[in-house]
Amino acid sequence: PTTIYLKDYLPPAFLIEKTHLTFQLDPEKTTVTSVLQCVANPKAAPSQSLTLHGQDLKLVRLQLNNKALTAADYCVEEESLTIHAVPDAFTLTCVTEISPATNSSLEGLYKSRTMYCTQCEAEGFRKITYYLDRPDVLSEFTTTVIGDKQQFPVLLSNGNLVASEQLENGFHSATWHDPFKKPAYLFALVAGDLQVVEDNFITCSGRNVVLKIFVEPKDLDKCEHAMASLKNAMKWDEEVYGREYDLDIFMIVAVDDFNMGAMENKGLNIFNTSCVLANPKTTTDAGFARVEGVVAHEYFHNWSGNRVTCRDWFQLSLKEGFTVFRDEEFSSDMGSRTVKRVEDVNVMRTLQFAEDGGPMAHPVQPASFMEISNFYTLTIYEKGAEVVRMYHTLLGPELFRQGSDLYFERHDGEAATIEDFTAAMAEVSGRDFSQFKYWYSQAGTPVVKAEGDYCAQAKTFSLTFEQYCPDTPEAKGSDKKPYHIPVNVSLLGKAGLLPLTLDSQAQPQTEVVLELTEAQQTFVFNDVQEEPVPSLFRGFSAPVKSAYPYKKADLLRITTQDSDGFARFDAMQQLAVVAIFDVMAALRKQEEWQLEPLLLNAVKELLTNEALDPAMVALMCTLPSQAYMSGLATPIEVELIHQARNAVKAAIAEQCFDLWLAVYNRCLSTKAYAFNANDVALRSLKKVALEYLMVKPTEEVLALCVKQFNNADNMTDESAAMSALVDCTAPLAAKERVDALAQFYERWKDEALVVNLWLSVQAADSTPGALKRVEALLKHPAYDSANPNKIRSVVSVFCNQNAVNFHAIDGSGYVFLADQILVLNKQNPQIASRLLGPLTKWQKYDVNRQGLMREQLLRIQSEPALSKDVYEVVAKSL
Ligand code: DPP
Ligand code: ZN
Repeated sequence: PTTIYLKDYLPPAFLIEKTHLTFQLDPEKTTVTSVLQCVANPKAAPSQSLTLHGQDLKLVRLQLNNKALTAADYCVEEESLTIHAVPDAFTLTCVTEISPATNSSLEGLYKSRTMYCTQCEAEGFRKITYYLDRPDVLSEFTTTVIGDKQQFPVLLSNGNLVASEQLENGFHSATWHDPFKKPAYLFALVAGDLQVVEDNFITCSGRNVVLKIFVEPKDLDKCEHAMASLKNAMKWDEEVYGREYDLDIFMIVAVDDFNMGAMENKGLNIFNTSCVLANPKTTTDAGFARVEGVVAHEYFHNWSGNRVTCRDWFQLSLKEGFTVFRDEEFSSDMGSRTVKRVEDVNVMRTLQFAEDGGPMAHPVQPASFMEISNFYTLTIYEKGAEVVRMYHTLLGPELFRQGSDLYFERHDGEAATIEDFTAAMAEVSGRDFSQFKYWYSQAGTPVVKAEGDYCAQAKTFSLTFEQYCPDTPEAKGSDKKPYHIPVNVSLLGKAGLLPLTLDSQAQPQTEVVLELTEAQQTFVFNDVQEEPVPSLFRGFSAPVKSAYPYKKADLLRITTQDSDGFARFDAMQQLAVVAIFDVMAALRKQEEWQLEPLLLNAVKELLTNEALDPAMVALMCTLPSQAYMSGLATPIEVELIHQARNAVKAAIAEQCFDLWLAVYNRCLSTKAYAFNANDVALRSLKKVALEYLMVKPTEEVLALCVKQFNNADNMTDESAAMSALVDCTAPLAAKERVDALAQFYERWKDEALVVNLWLSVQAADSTPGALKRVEALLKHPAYDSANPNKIRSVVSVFCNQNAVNFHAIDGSGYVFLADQILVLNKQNPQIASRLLGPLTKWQKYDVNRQGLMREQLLRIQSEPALSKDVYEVVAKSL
């Protein structure tokens, strides 16, 4: 495979002004006729020949204007079609055949159960027909879909329905026209026997937009939440960004087999069922939140992605980072801002930091890639969103909005770059972002070390920061430039936040944004009346690893006194980390240990203070995950982290048993299920309480848990009880544990998404013998080896969330994963490549495991027919 470089970007030699597609649907032989109105691109070097992308296509016929082309006129290669001589403006007609039924890659046109659907981002359109499959070629699409009327009563594509016809032999056709020019990656087609839930939205200018969600008949009762979320998102985007929807219809289709979460095709979003279907009986609070966030995310792309699209795939974060920032803010406004922030930061620090510290680390704007599908990453999405958030922090909400208005206005209908976005932000604010741009071009997580110095006599407090960024594959740390880092700071006194006076500002306030731009820099606060505890990077104001030499008592002060919820959570987590590290040290030396008393007191305080937000209590009492702990020190001591974490958990459980029981009872509710911040908060605390209580359950607690499992009126509570039972290793619960799994399956075996939950709980079960159980699950009738959601629920959960078993010292987990990847390499390269994640981190483990993990990577590498996707990741990790 070849490497593609950002620096080699050239505009396309031709543009396709209009695209007319006709699909004659058939499982093994769908005929695609394309009529393309092409013109030479005035902004590119002239070219005599036209080269189109194409993959796995059978070319049937080619015609230029009125002339049929013969073999001498063109050349077909593995991934392209070149027509040797073309004029400056011409119409190209091309007929190809494709086989949706055997397309297991789930890219291009494929079948999911009984329906036809498409996934074209990033480069899937070339599996449908020969085309200039690049995002800077924008065309006006008209699409005619022809299919059997009985089997496929619903025929959809982008834009507005302009014609439908009854044809011979039971066939019918529908023609859709999309007035907005778009790149091919935003094309979509759906055909199926689908039911529809319909609603409408009146836009800010008074236009009526018809909203439709298409699902299989069995899922009709799971659309309400997505519809409500969509309407909220449409309203929010008008109010917060001034963005109005542009077509008269907006459609969502739910499909079972989908590689990603969802796709923002113009006017016709296609969703993984897991990101659109929700019903209290079958969906957890986390599921509801995901649906709300993803529906909004895809809707927001209509402006940040579709109306203004990307020039090339190196600009992917231009649309993804910005749109994730938008959906995060939307969810924060709909629910609890602090909870959302803590969850997002957990993803950043646990998963994105690991990516940034591994062999696949890449800048938010990568400089090169082999396979673009490998770059739909936490770095592009989540870190990209953090970078956009930093503009928001530096500019403030008003200027940020002006910048976004300018960006949309200036580039509407265009394919833009990250530099265009930065230029708009710079222009409205008059600020210089030349140093800020290193956030886009340098990979790796910056480390910021801070120290404070209080002078009691002068009443000054000085904060000195030092920043550096470690080596990453594309650059040595010593060659990296310092970042422009916003540091949100408050100073905590004994009784709360202190007023701040910096030399540069007159008005005292309680929080300031320091702008760190040097490798080392000192800021001095004046008139500080007592020795403060600094609260740094409040709200996680920059995606860095920060360190400050806090004493444990300082952390305790932050957990109780700080006004910033994220900072309180973070301090509590640091206390827990220290406590777990202490236990690890003791276990390593086989010494006695005692639970850190400050941590215990903090937990007790949280459990007794009924004035606190239950969601905050739940978050603050949840120990840092195995994965989070694994990111803190190398080599990763898999078993020791697991043991120490469990030991700390057991100690808290035991020493706060009565408190947990009181909390559990306090959280019981008789209200009907509703998805809102308050109710979600109560259920989340109830879940955490149950987890602690079930570490060593009494008869009474076990009965409570079983009661919750049997009587819950919602999946959040029901699955929480099931997980608590499955995670419980006490002999007392042995029977209930087995029964719960069996009963749960019996209750829900016809609900695919609930079955996924059932599979994940078992795949994550960290008790010995997990691999055997996982192998049995792969043979279970509920498993489907072609369905990405099932693969994720079992294989991915086992390899990413069951560390002690996946990293079994005999290497069996690694062999298992490599076997799965080798099968998927042929079937679905995107999923295969994604699964590689845990193996690529081999350098973080002990020498023995390193050898075993590498051995499997080498075995995969020696496979003769490796997909580009898998090849790139394996080659970069070895
Ligand atoms: N563009 C899609 C999304 O992120 C890719 N799955 O929404
Ligand atoms: Zn997106």
